[in-house]
Amino acid sequence: MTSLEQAREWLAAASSVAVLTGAGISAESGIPTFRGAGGLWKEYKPEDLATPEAFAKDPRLVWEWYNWRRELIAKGAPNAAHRALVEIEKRKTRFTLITQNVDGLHDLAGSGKILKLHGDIWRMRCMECGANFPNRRVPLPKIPPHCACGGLARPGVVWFGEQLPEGMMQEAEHAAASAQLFLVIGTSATVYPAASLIPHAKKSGARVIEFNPEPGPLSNLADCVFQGPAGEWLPQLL
Ligand code: BV8
Ligand code: ZN
Repeated sequence: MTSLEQAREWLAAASSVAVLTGAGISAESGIPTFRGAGGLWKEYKPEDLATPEAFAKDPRLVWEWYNWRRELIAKGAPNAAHRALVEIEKRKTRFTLITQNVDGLHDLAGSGKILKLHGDIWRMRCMECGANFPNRRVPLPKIPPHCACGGLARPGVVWFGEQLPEGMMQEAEHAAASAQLFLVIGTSATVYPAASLIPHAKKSGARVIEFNPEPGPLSNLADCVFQGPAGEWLPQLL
């Protein structure tokens, strides 16, 4: 039996499926990953820009980066990997999609239940009044953007050193622990606490399948690894 046949069997037999996606699932949509070649922006590292300190120091610079990413994402579209997850969700009564991505491509593809661990690039939060509101203006007419109250707005995402949204990890851990099958797609498994969901699922008895061209620090936990682009491999699971 080939790995593909084995993976198809595990998928068919699983009554509950959970999925963890990272920037790699959006690579075939033309959106650069954080740590891959082509990096995310000029000479800056994400860890230098995606922090409250960087924003406090230079909100304009941080917004230039997010504005550039919003423009790229607006030009991109969900790819075959995003769509394959929508199809799997239709077939499974218990399905939870957990994503580290903020690009909104899973929503656009039609996924239902999405746990956005790191927030949403299409939302903003006011530093003054705390308002949390959608904003899809591309490009942003004014950088940095402001709230209707006049306060400075920040991207509606979770930065390094910031807590994930209340209750988010508990829900994600519950989904990972109760999954018979846990798919790990396009993540370098280097950012925590998101990456801890992989050993959590494994410890709870899930079969783990990874889709990634590169091996990563937690690939040893996978029962099966498809080393290649998610857009090519995931649809073959159906
Ligand atoms: C927290 C949103 C606790 C913003 C992101 C020191 C000080 C402070 C904190 C820490 C510290 N040391 C460690 C930490 C914890 C820190 C962390 O993990 N740091 C890392 C760098 C070591 N984590 C945090 O800070 C988290 N919060 O811990 O709070 C706390 C406790 C008390 C009090 C206060 C706080 C918050 C982390 C969230 C950070 N925000 N994003 C934005 O997007 O702008 S993280 C960022 O990295 C993105 O979300 C991204 O998704 C994520 C992970 O990266 P990946 O998705 O995996 O993407 P990457 O580029 O790395 O990899 C792409 C993969 O795809 C590769 O493997 C590649 O091979 C593969 N690929 C490429 N092409 C394809 C493909 N796969 C399939 N198909 C293809 N075609
Ligand atoms: Zn405000």
